[in-house]
Amino acid sequence: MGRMNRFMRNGRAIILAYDQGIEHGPTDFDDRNVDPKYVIDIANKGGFDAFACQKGVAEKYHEILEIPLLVKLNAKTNIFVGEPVAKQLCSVDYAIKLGASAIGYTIYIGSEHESEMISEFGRIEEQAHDAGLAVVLWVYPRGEYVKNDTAKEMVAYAARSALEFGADAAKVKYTGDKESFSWVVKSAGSVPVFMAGGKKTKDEAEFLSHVSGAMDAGASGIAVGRNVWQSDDPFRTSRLLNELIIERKSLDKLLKTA
Ligand code: FBP
Repeated sequence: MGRMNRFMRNGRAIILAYDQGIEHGPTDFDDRNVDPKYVIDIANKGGFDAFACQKGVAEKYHEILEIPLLVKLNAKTNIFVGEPVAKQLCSVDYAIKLGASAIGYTIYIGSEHESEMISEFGRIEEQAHDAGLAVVLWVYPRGEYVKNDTAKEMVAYAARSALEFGADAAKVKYTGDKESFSWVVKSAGSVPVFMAGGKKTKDEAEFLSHVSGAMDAGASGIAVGRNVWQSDDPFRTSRLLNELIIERKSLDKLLKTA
């Protein structure tokens, strides 16, 4: 766990992600959450352990952020439809100037361009570790040769890659059930595994059951965005996530009393 310790409560953490504006475009937003101040307020008051965003949002808004900052160092849009590649746009030094205590990087394993991201990440990871920053790897199997990016073996491959690439934490997609996700967590060795959220689910219970499954499988927390800041009541969602992840209340109990 090491460098991730500073973000952890009871050995677990909840990271609020807000880099979808570049990864998906403003299509993910509505009149409220299109404003970074709205989402940063949720991060500040909702019981989150870190706020993950791109360099530009960090530059313009870091002064109002009251929790640890995680700056993503690479990015891509989803307009281009070829083999995915996301290259560095922010340096480790600049992330430190912005006040980051952790950096994030995405590698699309399986992409025709994976080697470019792997070698870039290798350099970044060493610089970040020399500077004492934690390194969180968004590690997503993707590209023409990846048939099912949430299949057990694919996500486990991603988690294992995070360990072998030198990340301090792996952010991966949920496989859909606790049993398969246990293998994902085991595959990551001592690297804590964080579940990515995905599209907002139809109802809250469905999202919470994914979180609960991942936690029961040994995940160290979640790094999610849309299911929180697209919620009608983000503070209620945040409270439930804290109860589930940090306090480890059972899902049944939570749904009965929520
Ligand atoms: P969500 O919880 O909103 O899915 O955010 C998690 C995340 O990893 C973001 O950090 C990132 O912008 C996005 O998902 C990437 O999504 P995609 O799988 O479409 O590339």
